[in-house]
Amino acid sequence: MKARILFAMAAGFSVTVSAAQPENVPELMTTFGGEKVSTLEQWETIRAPELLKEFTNEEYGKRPVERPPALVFEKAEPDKVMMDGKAIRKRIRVMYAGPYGGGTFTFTAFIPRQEKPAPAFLLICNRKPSENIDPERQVKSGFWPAEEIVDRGYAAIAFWNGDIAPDYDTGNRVGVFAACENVSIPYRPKNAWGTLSAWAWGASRVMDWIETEPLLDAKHVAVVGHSRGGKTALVAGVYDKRFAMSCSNDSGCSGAKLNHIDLPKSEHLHQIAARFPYWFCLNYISHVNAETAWRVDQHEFIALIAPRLVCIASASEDAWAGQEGEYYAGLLASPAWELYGKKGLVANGFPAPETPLQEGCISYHLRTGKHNLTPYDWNCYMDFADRHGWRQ
Ligand code: GTR
Repeated sequence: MKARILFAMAAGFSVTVSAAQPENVPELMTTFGGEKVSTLEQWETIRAPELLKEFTNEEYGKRPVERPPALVFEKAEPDKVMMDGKAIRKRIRVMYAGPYGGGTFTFTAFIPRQEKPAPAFLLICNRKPSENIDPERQVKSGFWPAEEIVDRGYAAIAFWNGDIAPDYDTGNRVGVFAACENVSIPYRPKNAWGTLSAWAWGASRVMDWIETEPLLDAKHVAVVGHSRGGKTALVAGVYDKRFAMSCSNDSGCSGAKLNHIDLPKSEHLHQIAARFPYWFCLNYISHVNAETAWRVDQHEFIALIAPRLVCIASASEDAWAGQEGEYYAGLLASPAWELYGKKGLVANGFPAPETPLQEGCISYHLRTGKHNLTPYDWNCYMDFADRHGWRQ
């Protein structure tokens, strides 16, 4: 590991990551009861369900409703040809009702005008919508390079997370929570869903629409998010198997970053739980300052996406997200793909910047620069989809 850093320095790379190694990581292929898991059947019937239950009850929380019985899609505006004739834009209003109320949100889809149904990238946008996902394309942002996505033959779809549930501590009492829960009761079960799960629920409702749209190829849809959105993209992929790919961009703590690695500059549970407790269920608090005593870690959450595709991305100046922790989580999740006769993350050590590792079903790349979602990251995700035949 030391040799790699010295080499990188000599070669002039600006590598700001440490040489930390994972330690005492919970064993992915051993059940809580201590049994070794060596077959796909054991994985699918015993280990994956017990891990899913643990993450649901202890971290992201349990959803009261998946697809609500009352769900309606309508055109918020007439369809429009845009992007110099290359794309058709659809603006769709989603109306849903839960047992305690209703809600609505609108999303945008730019679909390439082509013969075949288009594969798609769905962005969970956690930044200001007017500056990042402008449906009129007056304001353009590298955070969502919709023109470039369309040029590569993919549909670019985006919604704003705040339209599902606000990103501040309401105690999870408004937005979709108010539609699905009795908010007049002044306490919530300790395993009730947090906001990350609510945003991922929104991504699944967009997926419900995608399945109805003949211009789209619902079998090839990637869900993408940055930072808190990246954590959400993993949650979306774990809880909704219709997503063929989950892209976690700089998701860090409680996303793709392993807890069992000593990265002092990276975010830890006590920090995330102090600022963003509402992202999680209440039980998560019990693991604060005790994450390494907990019987699971984030690589096991990623493993629940197997055998589908996962992309994990870090940025060289983003120590807060814990770059090596993200890389190792991908590596340690890989045995789940092997049970399906596939490869997970194929790597020969932590990579230099701008050298994406894309041989297996988990892609990992380190980009030079800051905490951000950039056209470089998007192109890595689209290269990976191309590689898996999404545009054939
Ligand atoms: C930070 C938070 C991170 C990450 C980030 C973001 O403040 O600590 O976990 O989610 O926000 O979403 O930009």
